[in-house]
Amino acid sequence: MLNIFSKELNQIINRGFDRSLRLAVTGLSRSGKTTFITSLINQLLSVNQVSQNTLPLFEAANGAIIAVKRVPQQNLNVPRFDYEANLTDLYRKPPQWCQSTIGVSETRLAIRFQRQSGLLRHLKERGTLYLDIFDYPGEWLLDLPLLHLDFAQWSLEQAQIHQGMRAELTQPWLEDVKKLDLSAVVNEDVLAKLAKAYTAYLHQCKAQGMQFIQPGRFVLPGELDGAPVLQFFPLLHLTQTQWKTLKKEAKPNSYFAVLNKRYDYYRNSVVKGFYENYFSTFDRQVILADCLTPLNHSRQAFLDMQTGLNRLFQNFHYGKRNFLNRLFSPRIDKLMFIATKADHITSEQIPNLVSLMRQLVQEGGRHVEFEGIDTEYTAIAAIRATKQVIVNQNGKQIRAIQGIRSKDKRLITLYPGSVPSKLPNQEFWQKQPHFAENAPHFEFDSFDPQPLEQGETIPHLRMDAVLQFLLGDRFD
Ligand SMILES: Nc1nc2c(ncn2[C@@H]2O[C@H](COP(=O)(O)OP(=O)(O)O)[C@@H](O)[C@H]2O)c(=O)[nH]1
Ligand SMILES: [Mg+2]
Repeated sequence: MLNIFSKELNQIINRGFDRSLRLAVTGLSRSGKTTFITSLINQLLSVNQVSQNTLPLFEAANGAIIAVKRVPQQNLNVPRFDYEANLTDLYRKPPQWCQSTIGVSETRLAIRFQRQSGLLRHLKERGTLYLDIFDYPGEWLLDLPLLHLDFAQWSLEQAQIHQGMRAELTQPWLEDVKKLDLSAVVNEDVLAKLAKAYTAYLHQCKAQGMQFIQPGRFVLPGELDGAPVLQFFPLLHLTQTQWKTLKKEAKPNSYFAVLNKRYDYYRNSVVKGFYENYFSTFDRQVILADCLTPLNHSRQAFLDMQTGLNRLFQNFHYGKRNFLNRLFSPRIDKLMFIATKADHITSEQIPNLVSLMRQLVQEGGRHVEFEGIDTEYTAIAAIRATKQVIVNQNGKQIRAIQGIRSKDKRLITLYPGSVPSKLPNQEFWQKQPHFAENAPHFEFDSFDPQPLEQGETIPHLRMDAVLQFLLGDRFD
């Protein structure tokens, strides 16, 4: 009895600190962050409004939650997450996906609830959980690894991935860089031109489906567009000896010194500021990954996504929460890996997608950083754009998906093929077997959102499982 009582007491104390929960929605560009946040807000706001429970796996939606509303956020300097605009886009005829994110925004939800279990349920204890979420361009996220690298280390890392398509695309730029005398006095115009060419190369990489694009602000500069802080580039061609000599001998106004200085400035002001303002404290995290689109591109694009994802973990703090560290150094105690856009595939392929996602993050070996905390892997559609249907083909019943295909706005029914359950090998990329005969690669089509009636809750796949994992214990 004493034991049970002290556990309850402990819970009561902890609840004092558990009034708010900061959720990190992490993912590379186009992984589905904005869509996820929009759907999450919509599902929570609708908990008590819809006659039919659309969140069966989220236990608190069955009575514990009394009301949910958006309330003013804590940080007044940051724009509000434009949930209304995203919803308006979805209610349009025809409906549209949310606009691409070009800056940071934030939102806070207040969730009023009544405890359903524990000693205190008899007292009908009520509470409010504040959920804080912020949205940002995925491009900027990939700058966080720079915090651990100096200019030479970063250049070296870039040189290591400088192969295949990247090497081809950078060739003319690199020829020009090689011609520069790095110890000569800098000419700002030359530097600006080279930086511009480097930025153009990064855009080309993006267009080819590459994901590990650094520095992130070069492709999405926001208010820094044209500023000298974005006018630098890595030195890919230098040998160890050349680095040493230049470090020792280059004058403060040389190309070499100015490139170094700009990199340091970028890292210390732009990246550090972004990190400290938004990323240093989180309680729980979802890592979203679109594992399907890179399959449409190339092996290099796929590996690039893996590199990008794996480089991110080191910027978050993981660990079990206890009384002391929740006061002084918050850390992430629950982490969910989510393969997004699962409505692009038939339901029997979902286990494969989850398994692919798991391999993708575990192979890099970085998962030791979050070992020991509560981790789960799942696949979802934050906004379900397709319906699962059964079609009869030559007397055989096969599963298919149906929806409005984005590229031609036609209602189509198709079998999108099978998802590899393991990291695809060389053979996979060469054979490209599963699709239309002449397709150069795997082909997952994209779909437009389904039409919605004004006020209708957004259709989803497994958002309730996500809510249960992230928030479930806070209502017990
Ligand atoms: N079918 C489908 N497409 C999605 C879903 N989530 C995102 N998308 C697609 O992915 C694109 C990028 O999503 P977005 O949320 O803007 O990604 P972000 O860059 O991570 O914020 C959207 O415009 C949609 O085309 C989903 O649940 N289902
Ligand atoms: Mg976004």
